[in-house]
Amino acid sequence: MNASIESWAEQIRAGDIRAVSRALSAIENGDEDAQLLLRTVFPSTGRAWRIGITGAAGSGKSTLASCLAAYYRTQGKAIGIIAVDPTSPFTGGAILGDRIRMQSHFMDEDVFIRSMALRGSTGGLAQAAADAALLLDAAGKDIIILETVGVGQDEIEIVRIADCTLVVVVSGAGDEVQGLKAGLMEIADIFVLNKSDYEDAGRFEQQLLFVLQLAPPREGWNPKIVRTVATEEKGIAELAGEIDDFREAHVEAHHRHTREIAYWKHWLVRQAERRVAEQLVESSPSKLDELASSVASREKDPYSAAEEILRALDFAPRQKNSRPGGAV
Ligand SMILES: Nc1nc2c(ncn2[C@@H]2O[C@H](COP(=O)(O)OP(=O)(O)OP(=O)(O)O)[C@@H](O)[C@H]2O)c(=O)[nH]1
Ligand SMILES: [Mg+2]
Repeated sequence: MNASIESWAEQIRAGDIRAVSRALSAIENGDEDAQLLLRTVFPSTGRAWRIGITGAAGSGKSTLASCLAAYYRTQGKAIGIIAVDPTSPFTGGAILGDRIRMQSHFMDEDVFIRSMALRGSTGGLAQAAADAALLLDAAGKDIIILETVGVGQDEIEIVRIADCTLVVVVSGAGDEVQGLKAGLMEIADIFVLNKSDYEDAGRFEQQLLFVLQLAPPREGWNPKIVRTVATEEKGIAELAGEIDDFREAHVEAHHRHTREIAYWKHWLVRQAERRVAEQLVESSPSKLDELASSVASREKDPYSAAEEILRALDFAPRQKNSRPGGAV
Protein backbone atom coordinates (compact mmCIF):
# COMPACT_ATOMS: atom_id res chain seq x y z
CA MET A 1 0.00 0.00 0.00
CA ASN A 2 1.10 3.46 -0.95
CA ALA A 3 2.77 5.08 2.06
CA SER A 4 1.17 8.47 1.51
CA ILE A 5 -2.30 6.89 1.36
CA GLU A 6 -1.54 5.00 4.55
CA SER A 7 -0.52 8.14 6.41
CA TRP A 8 -3.49 10.04 5.00
CA ALA A 9 -5.73 7.25 6.26
CA GLU A 10 -4.07 7.44 9.64
CA GLN A 11 -4.82 11.16 9.86
CA ILE A 12 -8.44 10.47 8.95
CA ARG A 13 -8.78 7.80 11.61
CA ALA A 14 -7.37 10.33 14.05
CA GLY A 15 -10.13 12.75 12.99
CA ASP A 16 -7.82 15.33 11.43
CA ILE A 17 -10.17 17.85 9.85
CA ARG A 18 -7.88 18.94 7.06
CA ALA A 19 -7.21 15.36 6.04
CA VAL A 20 -10.96 14.68 6.07
CA SER A 21 -11.68 17.77 3.96
CA ARG A 22 -9.04 16.82 1.44
CA ALA A 23 -10.48 13.31 1.22
CA LEU A 24 -14.00 14.65 0.66
CA SER A 25 -12.70 16.78 -2.18
CA ALA A 26 -11.01 13.74 -3.67
CA ILE A 27 -14.31 11.85 -3.41
CA GLU A 28 -16.22 14.68 -5.03
CA ASN A 29 -13.72 14.96 -7.85
CA GLY A 30 -13.69 11.23 -8.42
CA ASP A 31 -9.91 11.00 -7.85
CA GLU A 32 -8.49 7.51 -7.84
CA ASP A 33 -6.81 8.28 -4.53
CA ALA A 34 -10.25 8.49 -2.96
CA GLN A 35 -10.94 4.88 -3.74
CA LEU A 36 -7.59 3.72 -2.39
CA LEU A 37 -8.22 5.72 0.74
CA LEU A 38 -11.70 4.30 1.25
CA ARG A 39 -10.36 0.80 0.89
CA THR A 40 -7.82 1.53 3.56
CA VAL A 41 -10.18 3.11 6.09
CA PHE A 42 -13.13 0.80 5.45
CA PRO A 43 -12.34 -1.56 8.36
CA SER A 44 -12.67 1.44 10.70
CA THR A 45 -16.23 2.15 9.58
CA GLY A 46 -19.58 0.81 10.73
CA ARG A 47 -19.85 2.63 14.04
CA ALA A 48 -21.62 5.84 13.08
CA TRP A 49 -25.38 6.27 13.17
CA ARG A 50 -26.59 7.82 9.95
CA ILE A 51 -29.65 10.04 9.91
CA GLY A 52 -31.10 11.01 6.54
CA ILE A 53 -33.17 14.19 6.28
CA THR A 54 -35.21 14.71 3.17
CA GLY A 55 -38.24 16.72 2.16
CA ALA A 56 -39.29 19.57 -0.06
CA ALA A 57 -37.07 22.58 -0.74
CA GLY A 58 -37.35 25.11 2.05
CA SER A 59 -39.12 22.76 4.46
CA GLY A 60 -36.47 23.39 7.10
CA LYS A 61 -34.07 20.47 6.63
CA SER A 62 -30.92 22.49 7.25
CA THR A 63 -32.39 24.24 10.26
CA LEU A 64 -33.40 20.85 11.69
CA ALA A 65 -29.98 19.42 10.95
CA SER A 66 -28.32 22.23 12.85
CA CYS A 67 -30.75 21.84 15.78
CA LEU A 68 -30.07 18.11 15.94
CA ALA A 69 -26.34 18.71 15.73
CA ALA A 70 -26.53 21.17 18.60
CA TYR A 71 -28.64 18.73 20.59
CA TYR A 72 -26.25 15.83 20.07
CA ARG A 73 -23.31 18.05 20.92
CA THR A 74 -24.75 18.49 24.39
CA GLN A 75 -24.41 14.71 24.69
CA GLY A 76 -20.79 14.95 23.65
CA LYS A 77 -21.34 13.26 20.31
CA ALA A 78 -19.16 14.04 17.32
CA ILE A 79 -21.27 15.05 14.33
CA GLY A 80 -20.78 15.09 10.59
CA ILE A 81 -23.27 16.80 8.31
CA ILE A 82 -23.35 16.23 4.59
CA ALA A 83 -25.72 18.48 2.72
CA VAL A 84 -26.18 16.97 -0.70
CA ASP A 85 -27.38 19.49 -3.16
CA PRO A 86 -27.94 18.35 -6.70
CA THR A 87 -29.18 21.72 -7.85
CA SER A 88 -27.33 24.60 -6.26
CA PRO A 89 -23.77 23.70 -5.39
CA PHE A 90 -22.02 25.09 -2.34
CA THR A 91 -24.58 27.55 -1.04
CA GLY A 92 -26.31 25.01 1.20
CA GLY A 93 -23.21 24.25 3.18
CA ALA A 94 -22.24 27.84 3.64
CA ILE A 95 -25.69 28.82 4.81
CA LEU A 96 -25.91 25.81 7.06
CA GLY A 97 -22.52 26.64 8.50
CA ASP A 98 -23.69 30.13 9.35
CA ARG A 99 -26.82 28.82 10.97
CA ILE A 100 -24.95 26.44 13.16
CA ARG A 101 -22.66 29.23 14.21
CA MET A 102 -25.64 31.42 14.97
CA GLN A 103 -27.76 28.91 16.75
CA SER A 104 -25.38 26.95 18.79
CA HIS A 105 -22.77 27.55 21.36
CA PHE A 106 -21.12 24.31 20.46
CA MET A 107 -19.62 25.23 17.15
CA ASP A 108 -16.42 23.34 17.37
CA GLU A 109 -14.31 20.73 15.66
CA ASP A 110 -16.82 18.05 16.49
CA VAL A 111 -19.42 19.37 14.11
CA PHE A 112 -18.09 18.86 10.63
CA ILE A 113 -20.21 20.29 7.83
CA ARG A 114 -19.81 19.75 4.16
CA SER A 115 -22.00 20.49 1.21
CA MET A 116 -21.57 18.28 -1.80
CA ALA A 117 -22.53 18.81 -5.37
CA LEU A 118 -21.83 16.75 -8.38
CA ARG A 119 -18.46 17.37 -9.95
CA GLY A 120 -16.15 14.80 -11.41
CA SER A 121 -17.30 11.79 -9.44
CA THR A 122 -18.14 8.94 -11.75
CA GLY A 123 -20.74 7.17 -9.70
CA GLY A 124 -22.99 10.17 -9.35
CA LEU A 125 -23.91 12.15 -6.32
CA ALA A 126 -25.37 9.26 -4.36
CA GLN A 127 -22.15 7.32 -4.61
CA ALA A 128 -20.14 10.36 -3.56
CA ALA A 129 -22.46 10.91 -0.58
CA ALA A 130 -22.14 7.27 0.44
CA ASP A 131 -18.37 7.50 0.25
CA ALA A 132 -18.41 10.74 2.22
CA ALA A 133 -20.49 9.07 4.94
CA LEU A 134 -18.01 6.19 5.11
CA LEU A 135 -15.17 8.64 5.43
CA LEU A 136 -16.79 10.59 8.27
CA ASP A 137 -17.58 7.28 9.94
CA ALA A 138 -13.90 6.32 9.75
CA ALA A 139 -13.01 9.76 11.10
CA GLY A 140 -14.88 8.90 14.29
CA LYS A 141 -18.11 10.81 13.85
CA ASP A 142 -20.78 9.28 16.06
CA ILE A 143 -23.66 10.72 14.10
CA ILE A 144 -23.76 11.53 10.43
CA ILE A 145 -26.61 13.63 9.11
CA LEU A 146 -27.29 13.50 5.40
CA GLU A 147 -29.51 16.27 4.11
CA THR A 148 -30.99 16.11 0.67
CA VAL A 149 -33.90 17.74 -1.07
CA GLY A 150 -36.18 15.09 -2.39
CA VAL A 151 -37.48 12.97 -3.79
CA GLY A 152 -35.89 11.93 -7.05
CA GLN A 153 -33.94 8.81 -7.81
CA ASP A 154 -30.72 10.37 -6.59
CA GLU A 155 -32.29 11.26 -3.26
CA ILE A 156 -33.73 7.81 -2.77
CA GLU A 157 -30.24 6.49 -3.32
CA ILE A 158 -28.91 8.91 -0.77
CA VAL A 159 -31.35 8.04 1.99
CA ARG A 160 -30.66 4.40 1.31
CA ILE A 161 -27.40 5.04 3.13
CA ALA A 162 -29.20 6.29 6.23
CA ASP A 163 -30.03 4.10 9.21
CA CYS A 164 -32.98 6.32 10.04
CA THR A 165 -34.79 8.53 7.59
CA LEU A 166 -36.58 11.72 8.55
CA VAL A 167 -39.05 13.11 6.05
CA VAL A 168 -39.75 16.76 6.67
CA VAL A 169 -43.23 17.91 5.81
CA VAL A 170 -44.83 21.30 6.16
CA SER A 171 -48.50 22.09 6.27
CA GLY A 172 -49.99 24.95 4.34
CA ALA A 173 -48.73 26.27 1.04
CA GLY A 174 -51.20 23.90 -0.59
CA ASP A 175 -49.38 20.94 0.87
CA GLU A 176 -51.91 18.22 1.46
CA VAL A 177 -51.16 14.78 2.79
CA GLN A 178 -52.56 13.30 -0.40
CA GLY A 179 -50.04 15.35 -2.29
CA LEU A 180 -47.09 13.78 -0.52
CA LYS A 181 -45.02 11.88 -2.96
CA ALA A 182 -45.54 8.15 -2.64
CA GLY A 183 -41.79 7.68 -2.46
CA LEU A 184 -41.62 9.81 0.67
CA MET A 185 -44.28 7.77 2.43
CA GLU A 186 -42.28 4.65 1.82
CA ILE A 187 -38.92 5.82 3.04
CA ALA A 188 -39.96 7.72 6.17
CA ASP A 189 -39.07 6.24 9.53
CA ILE A 190 -40.11 9.46 11.19
CA PHE A 191 -42.17 12.31 9.77
CA VAL A 192 -41.08 15.69 11.02
CA LEU A 193 -43.96 18.10 10.82
CA ASN A 194 -41.85 21.23 10.80
CA LYS A 195 -43.08 24.81 10.90
CA SER A 196 -45.82 23.58 13.19
CA ASP A 197 -46.16 27.18 14.30
CA TYR A 198 -48.32 27.42 11.17
CA GLU A 199 -52.02 27.47 11.89
CA ASP A 200 -53.16 24.36 10.09
CA ALA A 201 -50.39 22.11 11.43
CA GLY A 202 -52.86 20.24 13.64
CA ARG A 203 -55.19 19.40 10.80
CA PHE A 204 -52.26 18.29 8.67
CA GLU A 205 -51.01 16.05 11.45
CA GLN A 206 -54.44 14.42 11.80
CA GLN A 207 -54.54 13.67 8.08
CA LEU A 208 -51.07 12.27 8.10
CA LEU A 209 -51.85 10.14 11.12
CA PHE A 210 -54.90 8.78 9.35
CA VAL A 211 -52.93 7.86 6.24
CA LEU A 212 -50.21 6.25 8.32
CA GLN A 213 -52.72 4.10 10.18
CA LEU A 214 -53.77 2.59 6.88
CA ALA A 215 -50.23 1.63 6.00
CA PRO A 216 -48.84 -1.64 7.32
CA PRO A 217 -45.86 -1.35 9.66
CA ARG A 218 -42.48 -1.67 8.01
CA GLU A 219 -40.11 -4.07 9.74
CA GLY A 220 -42.35 -3.88 12.77
CA TRP A 221 -42.13 -0.11 12.95
CA ASN A 222 -44.94 2.36 12.45
CA PRO A 223 -43.54 5.69 11.25
CA LYS A 224 -43.91 8.36 13.92
CA ILE A 225 -44.84 12.00 13.56
CA VAL A 226 -43.02 14.68 15.50
CA ARG A 227 -44.01 18.32 15.44
CA THR A 228 -41.19 20.84 15.41
CA VAL A 229 -40.53 24.52 15.03
CA ALA A 230 -36.92 24.30 14.01
CA THR A 231 -36.34 28.04 14.05
CA GLU A 232 -37.27 28.09 17.74
CA GLU A 233 -35.63 24.74 18.52
CA LYS A 234 -39.01 23.41 19.58
CA GLY A 235 -39.64 19.67 19.44
CA ILE A 236 -35.98 18.82 18.94
CA ALA A 237 -35.62 16.79 22.13
CA GLU A 238 -38.79 14.86 21.20
CA LEU A 239 -37.42 14.24 17.74
CA ALA A 240 -34.12 13.01 19.15
CA GLY A 241 -36.15 10.79 21.49
CA GLU A 242 -38.03 9.23 18.57
CA ILE A 243 -34.76 8.70 16.72
CA ASP A 244 -33.41 6.94 19.81
CA ASP A 245 -36.52 4.76 20.08
CA PHE A 246 -36.23 3.84 16.45
CA ARG A 247 -32.57 3.06 16.89
CA GLU A 248 -33.23 0.83 19.87
CA ALA A 249 -36.09 -0.99 18.18
CA HIS A 250 -34.03 -1.42 15.08
CA VAL A 251 -30.77 -2.49 16.54
CA GLU A 252 -32.50 -4.84 18.90
CA ALA A 253 -34.39 -6.50 16.09
CA HIS A 254 -31.20 -6.76 14.04
CA HIS A 255 -32.84 -4.76 11.31
CA ARG A 256 -29.83 -2.59 10.98
CA HIS A 257 -27.69 -5.48 9.94
CA THR A 258 -30.34 -6.68 7.52
CA ARG A 259 -30.57 -3.22 6.01
CA GLU A 260 -26.80 -3.07 5.75
CA ILE A 261 -26.70 -6.34 3.87
CA ALA A 262 -29.42 -5.15 1.50
CA TYR A 263 -27.55 -1.90 1.05
CA TRP A 264 -24.24 -3.53 0.22
CA LYS A 265 -25.91 -5.97 -2.11
CA HIS A 266 -27.37 -3.04 -3.99
CA TRP A 267 -24.01 -1.28 -3.85
CA LEU A 268 -22.16 -4.23 -5.31
CA VAL A 269 -24.60 -4.57 -8.17
CA ARG A 270 -24.31 -0.87 -8.95
CA GLN A 271 -20.54 -1.03 -8.77
CA ALA A 272 -20.45 -4.04 -11.06
CA GLU A 273 -22.73 -2.29 -13.55
CA ARG A 274 -20.51 0.72 -13.53
CA ARG A 275 -17.34 -1.27 -13.99
CA VAL A 276 -18.81 -3.25 -16.86
CA ALA A 277 -20.04 -0.07 -18.52
CA GLU A 278 -16.65 1.58 -18.08
CA GLN A 279 -14.83 -1.39 -19.44
CA LEU A 280 -17.19 -1.58 -22.35
CA VAL A 281 -16.53 1.95 -23.42
CA GLU A 282 -12.83 2.01 -22.60
CA SER A 283 -11.59 -1.35 -23.75
CA SER A 284 -13.02 -1.62 -27.22
CA PRO A 285 -14.85 1.47 -28.43
CA SER A 286 -14.54 0.41 -32.05
CA LYS A 287 -16.04 -2.99 -31.30
CA LEU A 288 -18.93 -1.24 -29.59
CA ASP A 289 -19.48 1.00 -32.61
CA GLU A 290 -19.29 -1.94 -34.93
CA LEU A 291 -21.82 -3.97 -32.99
CA ALA A 292 -24.20 -1.04 -32.54
CA SER A 293 -24.12 -0.37 -36.21
CA SER A 294 -24.78 -3.99 -37.11
CA VAL A 295 -27.76 -3.96 -34.77
CA ALA A 296 -29.02 -0.72 -36.31
CA SER A 297 -28.80 -2.21 -39.76
CA ARG A 298 -30.52 -5.36 -38.54
CA GLU A 299 -27.58 -7.62 -39.29
CA LYS A 300 -27.59 -8.70 -35.67
CA ASP A 301 -30.18 -8.69 -32.96
CA PRO A 302 -29.29 -6.64 -29.87
CA TYR A 303 -29.39 -9.63 -27.52
CA SER A 304 -26.77 -11.53 -29.46
CA ALA A 305 -24.69 -8.36 -29.73
CA ALA A 306 -24.81 -7.93 -25.96
CA GLU A 307 -23.78 -11.57 -25.49
CA GLU A 308 -20.89 -11.01 -27.81
CA ILE A 309 -19.72 -7.96 -25.95
CA LEU A 310 -19.95 -9.60 -22.55
CA ARG A 311 -17.91 -12.53 -23.80
CA ALA A 312 -15.23 -10.17 -25.10
CA LEU A 313 -14.96 -8.23 -21.83
CA ASP A 314 -12.09 -8.79 -19.50
CA PHE A 315 -13.32 -8.52 -15.95
CA ALA A 316 -9.94 -8.83 -14.34
CA PRO A 317 -9.47 -5.92 -11.96
CA ARG A 318 -7.46 -3.06 -13.25
CA GLN A 319 -3.86 -3.27 -12.14
CA LYS A 320 -3.81 -0.07 -10.17
CA ASN A 321 -6.70 -0.99 -7.91
CA SER A 322 -6.18 -4.67 -7.71
CA ARG A 323 -5.01 -4.97 -4.14
CA PRO A 324 -7.39 -4.69 -1.21
CA GLY A 325 -6.64 -1.80 1.11
CA GLY A 326 -3.64 -2.43 3.33
CA ALA A 327 -4.25 -6.18 3.39
CA VAL A 328 -6.52 -5.71 6.40
N1 LIG B 1 -41.92 29.60 10.59
C1 LIG B 1 -40.96 28.68 10.53
N2 LIG B 1 -39.95 28.85 9.64
C2 LIG B 1 -39.00 27.89 9.59
C3 LIG B 1 -39.01 26.75 10.45
N3 LIG B 1 -37.93 25.99 10.15
C4 LIG B 1 -37.27 26.63 9.16
N4 LIG B 1 -37.89 27.78 8.82
C5 LIG B 1 -37.47 28.74 7.80
O1 LIG B 1 -37.67 28.17 6.53
C6 LIG B 1 -36.66 28.58 5.63
C7 LIG B 1 -35.99 27.38 5.00
O2 LIG B 1 -35.25 26.69 5.99
P1 LIG B 1 -34.05 25.71 5.62
O3 LIG B 1 -33.61 25.06 6.87
O4 LIG B 1 -33.02 26.39 4.80
O5 LIG B 1 -34.81 24.68 4.71
P2 LIG B 1 -34.20 23.53 3.79
O6 LIG B 1 -35.22 22.48 3.73
O7 LIG B 1 -32.85 23.15 4.26
O8 LIG B 1 -34.07 24.26 2.41
P3 LIG B 1 -33.28 23.75 1.11
O9 LIG B 1 -31.98 23.16 1.56
O10 LIG B 1 -33.11 24.98 0.30
O11 LIG B 1 -34.19 22.75 0.45
C8 LIG B 1 -35.72 29.45 6.43
O12 LIG B 1 -36.07 30.80 6.21
C9 LIG B 1 -35.99 29.04 7.85
O13 LIG B 1 -35.70 30.06 8.77
C10 LIG B 1 -40.10 26.63 11.37
O14 LIG B 1 -40.20 25.66 12.13
N5 LIG B 1 -41.04 27.62 11.36
MG1 LIG C 1 -30.98 23.04 3.24
